[in-house]
Parts: sequence; structure tokens; C-alpha cells
Amino acid sequence: MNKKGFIFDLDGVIVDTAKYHFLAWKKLANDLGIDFTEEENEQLKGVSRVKSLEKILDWGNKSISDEKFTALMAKKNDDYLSHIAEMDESEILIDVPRILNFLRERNQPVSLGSASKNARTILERVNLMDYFNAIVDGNDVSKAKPDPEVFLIAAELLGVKPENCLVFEDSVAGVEAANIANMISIGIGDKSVLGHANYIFKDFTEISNEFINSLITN
Ligand code: B16
Ligand code: MG
Repeated sequence: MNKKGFIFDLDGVIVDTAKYHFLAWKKLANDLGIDFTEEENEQLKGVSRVKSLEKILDWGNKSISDEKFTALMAKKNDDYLSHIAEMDESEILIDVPRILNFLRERNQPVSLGSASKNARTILERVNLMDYFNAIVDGNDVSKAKPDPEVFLIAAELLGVKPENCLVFEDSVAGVEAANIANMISIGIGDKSVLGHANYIFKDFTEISNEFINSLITN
């Protein structure tokens, strides 16, 4: 039987945690006297926690000590986790369970490939842990997307060659990382943003089981 490695990004693909990142970053930025809009939040998608805070400080023309930087990162994460604690299965994005169940029926290896250090906590909250043969997250990598490290580790853990892996991604940097890893990139989101993906869909309702089957057998 054909085996392909199916790698899923988390935020923006499986759940919409961007809204909680937004609330936590906005609070932090405003406390520092920095304005923070939804448009700026868009630019933080797929970007690591450290890089996100660097960008916000940059936008606000602020420089702070290393100690303060570390303290602010912890504060943001505590605030973010208070939102995550309220999550449940109702927050899984539309048709994700259908695709995960189909891949399970077809015995296909599935991995998470996320920049988030909170990925395991989130998967547990929404009760999806059991669907994943491997989990690679922000704790496992030293280089952030668009570096392909996160996806290459996932392929290795699944025992599937990179060229036989497919990546579902909602961020520009994530699609780029999948392309660099020599994997098939499937953008979830807007065509105008993810034009560099091999395939693009608005959300999983547009992805049929037949399409997934064709990816497995091709
Ligand atoms: P954390 P993904 C990313 O998740 C988010 O898109 C990004 O906004 C966030 O800053 C990053 O995780 C780090 O998250 O603070 O939880 O470690 O899209 O790669 O699943
Ligand atoms: Mg994402």
C-alpha cells in the first residue's frame, strides 16, 4: 500500500488560535504604549514567539533589556494559555475531523508540524492527540519557518521521504518551508497570499476525499 506523510500545521489549519495570540499580544503591546492591529497580527502567523515580540517592539520603536524581554514573553504566554484553557472540540476548524478520519482509515502516517511551543496542550484541549503518529512543534526545532527543519523532522519521524510528504499550511513562511523541504504544499487560505503553494483551498470543505486519495496513490 502507498504511504504518504501528511503533515499539518496547527494554528490556522486545525484550529484558529490566531485570535487568542491577537488578544494576548494586543494587551502586551498596549501596556507598552504600542498600537497593535489585526493587520499586524496577520504578519505574526507562523512566526515564533521570540520573533513576534521582536517585531512588535520594532513597530513601536521600543528597545528593552533582555530580562524585560524574557519577562514579557512569559507574561504573553500566560495570558495566551488562559484562553487556551477554555478551548474545546467545537474550535476544530471545519472538516478537519473528516480528513483526519479518512487518513486514519487509509492507514496514512500523520504528523503535526507547528511553530507553537503550546501545540501539545492545544491538541489535548481539542481531543485530537490520537490522530497523530508524530508531533513536531516549537520545542523540537532550532530554526523557524521558512526553514524546513520542522517538516524534515516530521518526515523522519514518520519514516517517509520528504518528496512523499504533503504539508497543509496557512502561512506564507510555512508554505515556503514545505517547498524548500521538497514536499507538496497545500495552502489553506487566500489565493492572493498563498500563491506559491502547489494547491490552494479556502478551507477543508473544498478538499474532497477523492482528492486526498489521488495524493495517496500518485
Ligand atoms: P507559541 P503554527 C504559530 O503556530 C502561530 O501561527 C504563531 O502566531 C505563533 O507565534 C507561533 O506558533 C508560536 O506559538 O507562542 O504558542 O509558541 O501556525 O506554526 O501552528
Ligand atoms: Mg499556521
